Amino acid sequence: MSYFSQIPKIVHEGPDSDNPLAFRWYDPDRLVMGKRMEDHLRFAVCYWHTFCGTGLDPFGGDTFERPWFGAGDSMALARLKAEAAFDLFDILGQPFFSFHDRDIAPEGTTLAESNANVNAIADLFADKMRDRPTRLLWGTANLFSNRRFMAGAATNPDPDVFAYAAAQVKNAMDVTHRLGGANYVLWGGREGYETLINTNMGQELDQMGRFLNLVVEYKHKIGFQGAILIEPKPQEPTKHQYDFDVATVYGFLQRYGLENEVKMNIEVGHAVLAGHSFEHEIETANALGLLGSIDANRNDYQSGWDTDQFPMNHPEMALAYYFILQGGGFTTGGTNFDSKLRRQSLNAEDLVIAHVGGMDTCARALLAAAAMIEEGGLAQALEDRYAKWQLPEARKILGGEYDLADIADYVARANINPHPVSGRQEALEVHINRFM
Ligand code: XLS
Ligand code: NI
Ligand code: NI
Repeated sequence: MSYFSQIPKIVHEGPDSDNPLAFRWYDPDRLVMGKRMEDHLRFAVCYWHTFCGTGLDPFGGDTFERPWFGAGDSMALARLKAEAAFDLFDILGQPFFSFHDRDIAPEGTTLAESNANVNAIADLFADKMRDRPTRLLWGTANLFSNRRFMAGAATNPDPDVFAYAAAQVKNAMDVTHRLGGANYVLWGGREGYETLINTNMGQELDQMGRFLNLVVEYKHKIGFQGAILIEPKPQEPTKHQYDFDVATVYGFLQRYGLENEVKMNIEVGHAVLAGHSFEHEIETANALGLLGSIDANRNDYQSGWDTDQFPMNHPEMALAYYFILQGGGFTTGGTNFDSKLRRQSLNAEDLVIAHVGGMDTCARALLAAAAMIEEGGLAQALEDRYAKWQLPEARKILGGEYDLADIADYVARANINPHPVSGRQEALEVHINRFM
C-alpha cells in the first residue's frame, strides 16, 4: 500500500478554498504573461529532504518514521522509497524532481558497487518516467557526506580524493543525461576551509577550477544539452565556502575561463547567510547573464542557520519572481523545493501540505510579479530615475568619448551643479504592496 494512499490528487480549488489539500493559487494551465503557470514555475520536489530527511537535529536523532527507512539501507528499501517518491509526484501533478546520487541508492563498499546501485534505481526512474509527465530538473553528486570528503572533494589535499570525486561525478552526469535532466548542479559541499593555517588556498582554487573544467568538457563529450549550474553558499558545512555568493563565483568562473559555460542555481537561504537578499543574488546573476535556476526555501531570520523551511511568505517570493521574469524567466531552470519539514511534522500529510503550500506561495508570488510587470509602474519609475543618462553629454561620458579632463571642462562649461531628487523608496514600497 502506498505511503500516501490516504491522500487524494491535489487539484486547484481557487483562493476561497479552505482545503489544505488543494491549490488555491497554483493553476497549472492558467496563462500568465502568455505562458502557462506550470511552464513558468517548473516546480521540483527534492529527494534528499523529502524522502531521506529523518528529522534529526544536533540534539536528537530521527523523529520521522518512513516505511523505506530501516536497518541495512538496502536496495529493497531504495525501491520502496522510489515508489513513494513517484506517488508524491503524481499527487502533486507533473512536478520535476532533483536528487543526489546517494539520496536514491545506498553506498556500496566500492565506487563500482555504489554506481551499480545508483544505475539500478535510475533504471526504475526511467521506467516510471516513460508513462508520466514527471521530469528531472537536475541531478548532482553527494561529495560531502562520506568521511573521505571531510577535507573537501575537488579541493582536497589528497589527489586520490579528487580522482574519486571526479569518477563519482562522471557517473552522476551519465545518469542525469540518461534521465533527460534539464541541468546538472554542483553545490560546493565541503569545498572551503576550516582554518587557513593548514590550507593552501591558491592550490585549492586551481584544483576546483580544473574540476569544473573537467565537468564542462565531459558535458560536451557526452552531448548533454542541459546547463551546468553552481549553487553558491557562504558557509556551512565549512567555515568559509569558496563559492560564497554569485559575485564571488563569477570571479572564479572568469579566472578559469568558464563564464560562458556555467550558470547559477540560487538558493534563498544561502543568499540570506551571505548577508544578501534573495533578489540581490537573482539580480546580480541577471546582470552577469548567469541566472539558471532557484532553490526555493526560507530561513529562520533569527537563528543564523540554513534552516531550509518551506517558502510560505509570498511577498518575499514575489520580488524574486519579479526579477526572474524581468530577466526573461527560466529556460532550463525551475523552482526546486530545497525545503524540509520541521522535526515535529511527522505525517505523510505534513509532507504533502508543505509542498502544496510552497507551490501556492510561489504561484501567488508569480501572479503578483506578473501584475507588477503588466502594470509597469515600477519599471517606469526606474526608467525615469536614470533618464538623464540618455542625454547626449551623458552618453559621451559613459561611452568613453570624454576623458577626465573633458568631463571637467564640461562641468565648467555647462555650469553643472547637481540638485538631488527623491529616490521615493516608500512611495515604491506602497506601490508594490498594491500587488501583494
Ligand atoms: C545545501 C545545498 C544542497 C544543494 C544540493 O545547503 O542547498 O542541498 O542544493 O547539493
Ligand atoms: Ni542549502
Ligand atoms: Ni540547495
